[in-house]
Amino acid sequence: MLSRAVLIFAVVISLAACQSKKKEINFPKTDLSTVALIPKPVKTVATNSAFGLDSNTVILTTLTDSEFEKAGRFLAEKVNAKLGFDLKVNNASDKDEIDRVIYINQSDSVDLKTPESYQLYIKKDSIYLNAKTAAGAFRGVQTLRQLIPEQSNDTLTDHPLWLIPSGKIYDEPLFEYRGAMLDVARHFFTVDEVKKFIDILAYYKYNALHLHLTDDQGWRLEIKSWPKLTEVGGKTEVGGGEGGFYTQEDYKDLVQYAADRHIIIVPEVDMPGHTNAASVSYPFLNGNGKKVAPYTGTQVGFSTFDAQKDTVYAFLDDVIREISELSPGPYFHIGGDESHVTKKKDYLYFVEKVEKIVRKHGKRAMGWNEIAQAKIDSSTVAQLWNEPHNAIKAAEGGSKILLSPAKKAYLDMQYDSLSKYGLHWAAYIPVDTAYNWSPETYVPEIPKEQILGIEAPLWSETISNSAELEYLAFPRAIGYAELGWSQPENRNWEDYKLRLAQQVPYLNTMNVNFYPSKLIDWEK
Ligand code: TNX
Repeated sequence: MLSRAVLIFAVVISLAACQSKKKEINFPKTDLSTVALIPKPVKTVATNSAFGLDSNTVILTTLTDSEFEKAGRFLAEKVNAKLGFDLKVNNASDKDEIDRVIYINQSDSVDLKTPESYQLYIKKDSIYLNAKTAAGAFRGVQTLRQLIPEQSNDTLTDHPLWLIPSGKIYDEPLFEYRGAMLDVARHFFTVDEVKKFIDILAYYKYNALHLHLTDDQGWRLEIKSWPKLTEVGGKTEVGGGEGGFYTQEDYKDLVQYAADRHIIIVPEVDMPGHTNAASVSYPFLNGNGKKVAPYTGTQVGFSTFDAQKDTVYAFLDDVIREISELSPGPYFHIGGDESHVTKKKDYLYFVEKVEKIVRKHGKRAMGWNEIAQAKIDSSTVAQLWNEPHNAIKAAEGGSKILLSPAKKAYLDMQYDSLSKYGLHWAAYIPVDTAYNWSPETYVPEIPKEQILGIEAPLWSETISNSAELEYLAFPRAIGYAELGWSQPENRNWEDYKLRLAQQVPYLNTMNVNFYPSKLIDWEK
């Protein structure tokens, strides 16, 4: 290991010498400031030359943190897939003549203010990507991917060369949490379908995927100590389909896949309402006084756990413990929305008890804004989805707020009255409406410092596969990526819609069934 480190160090310091020997290429002018980056970086300075990416390019990384090397391998994998190369990472032995290098470097520069900050220095012969943490390096890698043009230029050399415009990019996120939510309870989505969604989210610098794992229509995660939750509760879904569930192994695989992209999974067990599937599996949980039966419709608010039974809390202790053990991320989402048949005093008692169980298992609780009616801890996050009064109360108590206003950020709202999928109880949300709002000032009573970030929920009453998911999520989720990452002064609909139009090659390569909104002049 040491000898490899020495070797790579030697390669890097001898680069300057190598560069003087190698054939000079006079790159044409390219302009870094006109590349269609989403989210828009904090600052871009163009120097009007280019780095020529070709199959001899060398990728090197800091070796003291294996996660940096992983970020390098992720870049190599994507470049190789896109351009048909076979680039390796930190494999300097067979390269005594390095023409061009991409170096992914751990730096403690004070200019890197957040864990996800990064700097890119792009010159003719080298690209330096600096970041304090591997998460920052990974975000910078996404920018680099977006900088690689679709077309190569082979008039300069005897082989194809992809010209990356030269200059500097300084970048960091506006909010620490940039998430999407997928409801896998109303309809089940397979591990592969969720992974595809994660891939696209990662490209736009998302760092959280909240999985709505349980609802009236289905329970989707295996709990070893309560097996009927999935044996019985996993077999139903909206419309009477076959349902499905993740084994704990499946779930670990998803968590790791997301972690490899510096995305956390936020698991949600929605309660005390939205619990019909759990009560069908174990009827003692039921608190609505009626006989429970499987439910495959789309009404809400008719189910509840019995908040007065100790056995319900013993059950929940097991469920929260098992899920917390599978979840390296800091959050556990307890739901808490639309508990219309839970008595108010029972609801408050329930939320306060369950929040404590979550903390006992080492997690921070998150819940839909209704939970702020209870006395919640200041470490608990309230997720705003409807009227702001509960979220304002939570913020006054010191809690952070996650913004998901249904009128602006619900991915399951239809674009317009002709939309094939989706609902419209909150609003129609065309692509411009989705983009044209400011999370930092959306609720004037909530100061920016108390906003954890934004999250775009995709409820699945009307969708059941990737194509339908993508129709609702894209392109709007690309806009939410920019709202969560980019500085307000860098966000502008007219400029954004031109950059969005240029995402077509990427979306087509990924086989994304995006909604081709007429508001955008899509690249052909
Ligand atoms: C409201 S938003 C719900 C969900 C539905 C969604 C449909 C929230 C916390 N609860 O149960 O799926 O509307 O848009």
